Amino acid sequence: MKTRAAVAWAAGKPLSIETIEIGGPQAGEVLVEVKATGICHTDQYTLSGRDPEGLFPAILGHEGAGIVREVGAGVTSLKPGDHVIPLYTPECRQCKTCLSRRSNLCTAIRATQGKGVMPDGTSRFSCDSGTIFHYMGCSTFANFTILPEIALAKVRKDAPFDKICYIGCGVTTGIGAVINTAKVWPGANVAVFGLGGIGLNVLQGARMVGADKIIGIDLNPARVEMAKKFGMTHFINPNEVGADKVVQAIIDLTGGGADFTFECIGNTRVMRQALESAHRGWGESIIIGVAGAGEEISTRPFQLVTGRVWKGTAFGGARGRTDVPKIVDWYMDGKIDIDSLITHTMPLEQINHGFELMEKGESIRSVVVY
Ligand code: NAD
Ligand code: AHE
Ligand code: ZN
Repeated sequence: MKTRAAVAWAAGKPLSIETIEIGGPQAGEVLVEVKATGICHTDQYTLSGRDPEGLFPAILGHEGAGIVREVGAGVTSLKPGDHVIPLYTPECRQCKTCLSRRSNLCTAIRATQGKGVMPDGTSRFSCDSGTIFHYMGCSTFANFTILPEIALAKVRKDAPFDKICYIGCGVTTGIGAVINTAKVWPGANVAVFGLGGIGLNVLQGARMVGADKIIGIDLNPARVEMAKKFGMTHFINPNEVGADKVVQAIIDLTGGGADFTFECIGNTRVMRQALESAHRGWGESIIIGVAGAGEEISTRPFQLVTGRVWKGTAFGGARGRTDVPKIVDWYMDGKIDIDSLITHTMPLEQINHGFELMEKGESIRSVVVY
C-alpha cells in the first residue's frame, strides 16, 4: 500500500513529504496507522549527520502513537483496532537482558534496528528510487509504519494520540530517569542541565518523588517560567554566572553538591559539570543527552574516587510494554502534565517548521498530527 511520509534523503537537508510504498506486515510484525508523533532532539541529531548509526534515505521519528491496522502471522498480543505506542526500546521478555531484570536494554532486535531494517534484515519502505531505511525501529514520520510486536505498548483507547505520543520518548525518558535509573529519594537535592523536552520531564519526575531543591540550568531564559511550573526551585543561567562558575554555584546552593544531577543536552563539557556538581561521597550524575560521533567525556578520576557515580539512561530505564501503559494512566489521572509541554501542533507538511522551532529554542515539543 501507499503512505505519506517525511523522508530524510540526506544529512543536513530538510525532510521531504512523499508518497511511498509500504509492504505488509510479515510474521511477528504489525502495521500501525500513526495518528500523531512528537519531534525529539534525537531526530534532529540524526538528521544533522552526527549519529554514527544515521542512514539515508530514512524515515525518522520515534515518538508516536497510533492504531493497529493489520497483524502478521503469529502475532498474539495485538489485534486491529488496538491503540499503541511504538517502542524504540522493545521488551521481548525473553532475552538475557529482559530476563535479568537489571536493565531495559532488550537485545532481541537492537542490531537490525541500528541498521535501519526489520528483524529479517529487509526494509518495508520503498519508492521509485529504491529502499528507504527504518529509524530506531519506529519511523513515526510516516502515516503508516511497521513494527515488531515486541516493540509496541498497548494503551487505553480513551487517551488522546496528540498528547500520549510524547510518552513514546520524552516523558518516559525524563520521568523514568528519576524513578528507575536514579531512584531519587524524597528530600534529595537535584540539578537538571538542559530544560527542554527531556529536562522539563526530569523536573516533574523530581517533584513527583518529593525532591527538595530542584535546580535548573539552561542558557535560554525563556525556559524559566515553564521550568518553575514543572517544579524548578532555583535557576542558573551559565551565560549570567559564567560557565566555569556553575559547578560552584550548585555546590553552594546544596551545601556540598546535588544528590542527583541529570544532563539533558548532549554536550560533553556540560556532562563533566553535571558529574562534578554531584555531592562528594555519593552524588550520582545521570547522562541522558546524546553526544555526536567521536565525542568523549572526561573528568579527573579523583571525582569518582571520592564517591561520585557516573551513569547513563536510555528511555528512562523503562520496560516499554510494561511501563508505558502505566504512564498513560498517570497522564489520564492528572498525575503528570503533558499538555503544557506540547507548545506546537502541525500537519506533516509543516514538519520542517517543527525542527526549526526546536533549533531556535522556541518550542518545547512540536507534535505532528496526521
Ligand atoms: P531540547 O532541544 O528540547 O532541549 C535542550 C535544552 O538544552 C534547551 O533548552 C537548550 O536551551 C539547553 N541547552 C543547550 N546547550 C546548553 C548548555 N551549554 N548549557 C545549558 N543548557 C543548554 O532537546 P530534548 O528533546 O530535551 O533532548 C535533550 C537531549 O536528550 C538530546 O541530546 C537528545 O538526543 C537526548 N535524548 C536522550 C534520550 C535517552 O533515552 N537517553 C531520550 C530522548 C532524548
Ligand atoms: N545511534 C546513536 C545512539 C543514540 C542513543 O543513545 N539513543 C538513545 C535513545 S535517544 C531517544 O531520543 C538510546 O536508547 N540508546 C540506547 C540504544 O540502544 O540505542 C549513537 O550515538 O550511536
Ligand atoms: Zn527521543
